[in-house]
Amino acid sequence: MKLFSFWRSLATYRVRIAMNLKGIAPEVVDVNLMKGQQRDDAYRAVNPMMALPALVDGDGPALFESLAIIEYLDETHPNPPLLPKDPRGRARVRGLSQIVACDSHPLIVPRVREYLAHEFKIDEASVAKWAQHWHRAALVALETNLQDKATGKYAHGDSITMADICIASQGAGANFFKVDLAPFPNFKRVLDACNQNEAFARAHPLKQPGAPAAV
Ligand SMILES: N[C@@H](CCC(=O)N[C@@H](CS)C(=O)NCC(=O)O)C(=O)O
Repeated sequence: MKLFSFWRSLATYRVRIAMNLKGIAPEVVDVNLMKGQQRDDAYRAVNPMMALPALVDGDGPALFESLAIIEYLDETHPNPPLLPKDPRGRARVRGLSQIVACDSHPLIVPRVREYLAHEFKIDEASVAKWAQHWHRAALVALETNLQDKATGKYAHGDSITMADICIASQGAGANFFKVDLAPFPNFKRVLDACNQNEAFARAHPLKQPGAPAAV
């Protein structure tokens, strides 16, 4: 498999965690988001959305959107499973995941921050405030959802699911955008449990080639 990736990409971080958990070691192709390489013709041909990640398995075509890729990996490599067996549990895990990957993260990606800055002349501090606002909105929803009795050591019971993968990416994003996690103790507890897992630790953005020691 070939994974199109960049150290800082939170969506790719999600896929890297899933691949580590399932023992899949892909060839990694670097697409530098800070140089705008996601908009180059070569990558646009892989993913017309010009966003990371993309995954090519065998002859392709490329798969795109982190949650779709994770579910594909879960179906093709069922162990360990990343979704519960029961429909209600699967819906909860998908819902928690989508708060991160569909409601919060898309509002803070480079193309949105760059559009705010270039098109509306919003200064750097205000763009940061925008990103923090949408981060916190998701954290409030996640924290409330994690108070449910379905939460265990991890977001859903005591086994790692796709929701934990998304929580890890939200936690890394909070670090990037300087969002204090103290008001979100359930989120922080699950995040800490995830970060102790080797598959998560190895996938962390700051552990990837080209990453700085800290942000
Ligand atoms: N919903 C997509 C998000 C993809 C996405 O926006 N990825 C970011 C990096 S985390 C990206 O490549 N952004 C490029 C840009 O905004 O120009 C997913 O979960 O895969």
